[in-house]
Amino acid sequence: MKIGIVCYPTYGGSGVIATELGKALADKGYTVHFITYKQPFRLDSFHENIFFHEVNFTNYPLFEYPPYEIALSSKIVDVAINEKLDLLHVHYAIPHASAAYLAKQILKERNYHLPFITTLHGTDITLVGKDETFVPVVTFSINQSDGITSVSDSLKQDTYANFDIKKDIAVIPNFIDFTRFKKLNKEHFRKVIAKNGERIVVHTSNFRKVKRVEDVVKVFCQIKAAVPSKLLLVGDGPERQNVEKLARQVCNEDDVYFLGKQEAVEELLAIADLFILPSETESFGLAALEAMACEVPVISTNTGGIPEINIHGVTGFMSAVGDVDDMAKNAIHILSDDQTLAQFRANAITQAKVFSLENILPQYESYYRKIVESSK
Ligand code: GMT
Repeated sequence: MKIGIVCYPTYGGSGVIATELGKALADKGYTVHFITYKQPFRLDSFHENIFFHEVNFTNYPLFEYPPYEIALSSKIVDVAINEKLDLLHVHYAIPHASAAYLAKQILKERNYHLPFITTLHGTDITLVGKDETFVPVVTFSINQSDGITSVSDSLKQDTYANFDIKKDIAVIPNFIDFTRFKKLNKEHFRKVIAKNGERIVVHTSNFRKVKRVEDVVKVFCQIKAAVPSKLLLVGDGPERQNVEKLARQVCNEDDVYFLGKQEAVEELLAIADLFILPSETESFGLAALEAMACEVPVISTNTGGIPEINIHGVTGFMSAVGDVDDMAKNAIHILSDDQTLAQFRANAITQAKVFSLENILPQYESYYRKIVESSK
């Protein structure tokens, strides 16, 4: 099968999942064509079954807002015809689902049938997509998709609640590649950060408001008062300055490391004792799953799809959004005792295995076959 994949190529869970899915499909013999404005950042080596088509356009001074969606639709038309695509899979509804719909209509005029699947990832539904500016187009383009998948059951329910969706949404959870995400031996690195055997707490995100990174700092302050610890903050984004300011005010600056964007997150997770994800909303929480795959327990909020991966009292704990005292109390419980920590670590990896690539990839493959067959 020849599959086109449209995604955001920059840092972000939807782009990661789209790219890892494409790579896994290529390994199984599918031909995969990525169509996006930049090479996806995890698409870093040559593969005989993977092709990348860059969506580029020259901007015209008249355009205050470059018409990316039109350029993307045109590129999809071009790739579909020239590469004889059987299926298009777009990740993140805005604007990929409407671009796919437009391409499909253009192709129809040329007697070329291209079914498309839209995978909903989170803020395309819960935050951005819900904005009145987008609702009619998002609703229409989701309904026009030949197949719709959602990364969690919670996101599926949110989609039905927020939009007038007439079709079935299949839940295919995100997955983890254990050949990459596993506990590596980086003890030398641990010794550099935690010279006196302190615990290491990690948070990774794109530092947007929805991630509530300031809560990570607040929780960490309480942890540190009870258990000697260091905090690694990985990633970058609009809230970073505020978080830095807060950390300077309330923490000793030697205890908090701002590491910025990092490619090899697994190397940092290798030395982590605890992961904190205090998000306002989180359709899935891929970052938490990556931590669990590296045997790191998770302190999170109980929002969105997080309860579908983090098991309260088993792989970590969940608290209400903003309840930093409860998060700190639970974190201290895990970190105060080696045996408790070891048990949570073991439980975390056991649960992460439910979401292994081997378990999830076949779900995408059979969904692809179903959609191609039923849309003939
Ligand atoms: O967070 C976003 O706005 C974008 C999106 C992304 O591209 O990373 O994140 C969402 O998709 C991820 C992959 O499916 C999920 O793991 C994240 O939970 C989800 N983010 C939110 O729901 C806030």
